[in-house]
Amino acid sequence: MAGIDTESPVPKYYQLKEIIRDMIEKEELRAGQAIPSEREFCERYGISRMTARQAIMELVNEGLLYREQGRGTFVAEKKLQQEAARLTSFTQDMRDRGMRPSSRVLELEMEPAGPVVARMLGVDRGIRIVRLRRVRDADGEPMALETSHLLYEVAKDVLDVDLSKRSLYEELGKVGVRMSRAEQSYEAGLVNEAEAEHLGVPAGSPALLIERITFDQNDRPFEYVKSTYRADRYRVTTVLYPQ
Ligand code: 16G
Repeated sequence: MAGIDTESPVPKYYQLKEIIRDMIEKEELRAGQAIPSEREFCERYGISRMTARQAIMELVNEGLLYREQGRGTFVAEKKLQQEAARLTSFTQDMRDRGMRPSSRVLELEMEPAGPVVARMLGVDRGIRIVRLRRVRDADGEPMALETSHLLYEVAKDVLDVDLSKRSLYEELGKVGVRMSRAEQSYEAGLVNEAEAEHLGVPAGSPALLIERITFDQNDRPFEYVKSTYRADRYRVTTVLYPQ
């Protein structure tokens, strides 16, 4: 068992953080499991209560652990990683991880493009748009709320499909729409009141706000999506190459 090196210049609380992190990594501590108490850590590693408290507090702030009033501190679910450079659908992402994707369709409306959607899709205001709002679940747990604005012209052939069970991208593929690229941005934000209920987290929880414009094989933008991902369950990774 790794111990705490009192001779090391690395602060003790930091060493304890690494030890706990390692236990989670090796699944000696699993998601949902209670971690040892502060007192146990103190006894096991010969450290002060303050040191143990600081380590645990930081891991709570980083989202690796969570506290439940009166019950203790537990290991959080591992975040799902999304590789930023891959143009995939939610369905494909979840399947690749061996998880079961499902959706709840909250809204499916036909409407004229407003100023923002028109600008994002490079079309005139008033052009017919399909607005699709879905909660995206992985193994039955809500991960994200997505609102897609699709050119009616492109989406019209898939409107009869049950998009709570089917993949939008797969269905578009069947009618000859191929994605060629997407432009995507990420912003930090908070889950608002209306979203909280659908995502099953309290309002004010951290969120990853993602916007995407997706282009078809003719380089035409056909989809503008705004989504709110649960930041406690999601993280984005990317591989960088030197220029
Ligand atoms: C992803 C896309 C979203 C797309 C959806 C299609 C992000 C941030 N968003 O969630 O733009 O509409 O997949 O999903 O990746 P589906 O094919 O599973 O219905």
